Amino acid sequence: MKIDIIGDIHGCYLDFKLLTEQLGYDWTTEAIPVHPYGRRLAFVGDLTDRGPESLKIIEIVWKLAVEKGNAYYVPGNHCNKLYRFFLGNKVQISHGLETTVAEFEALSKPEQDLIRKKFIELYEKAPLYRQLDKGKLVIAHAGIRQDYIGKSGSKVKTFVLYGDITGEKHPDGSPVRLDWAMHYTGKTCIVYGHTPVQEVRIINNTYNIDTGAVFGGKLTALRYPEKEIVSVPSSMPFVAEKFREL
Ligand SMILES: [Mn+2]
Repeated sequence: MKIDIIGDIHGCYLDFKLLTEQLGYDWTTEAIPVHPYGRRLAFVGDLTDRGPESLKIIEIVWKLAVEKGNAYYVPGNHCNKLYRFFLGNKVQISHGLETTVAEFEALSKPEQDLIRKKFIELYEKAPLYRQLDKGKLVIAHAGIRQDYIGKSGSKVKTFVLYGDITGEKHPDGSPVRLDWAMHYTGKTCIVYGHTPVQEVRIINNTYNIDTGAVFGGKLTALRYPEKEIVSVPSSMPFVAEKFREL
């Protein structure tokens, strides 16, 4: 199984297209990325919000993962919030969701119904995290604790969507996050995103591939099983304070 796992896209369509072209995918025949040797794409979630073309990313990932069934998608915290918005739940239209909602509201009613339906389908069909390559690889948005692999439930869900949060907050209001990857000792390779870092963070067989495309960093793919990193520079303005050491 040969796959290319893509970090948080957050509506950065141009960067996504460029990255997949770099990875050898062809867009000319179907207007979606198709690999000539059948490699598959995998997405660690956070497809939308903050970036310029969130709905286009939904459309493409829906086509790949649902319609064609040859890509893997796991949801991120931004996906979870958009899902709740689309269900009609009361959610705060902030932290980047406002850009996706603005794109959505600019559509006609039938177009809105269609994209809502597609995203709900994509989200509901997705597992919280995905075990691949006979369990040798796991993709999960914010990573996963070793003892949670193979399990489900609300604790696992919170972990894979938000990371190792304690419930406490820093003085600036941001959640206190623990460094689960630092203590990870498993044999399963874990590929995740969620926390923007300037360079891919590789530690104890875990790979944080969220290189902050939407904050002007890079959009990154990890080729598996080669474990080769391919990145393209972001087309967005650089926002230094969004990148964490962790
Ligand atoms: Mn993200």
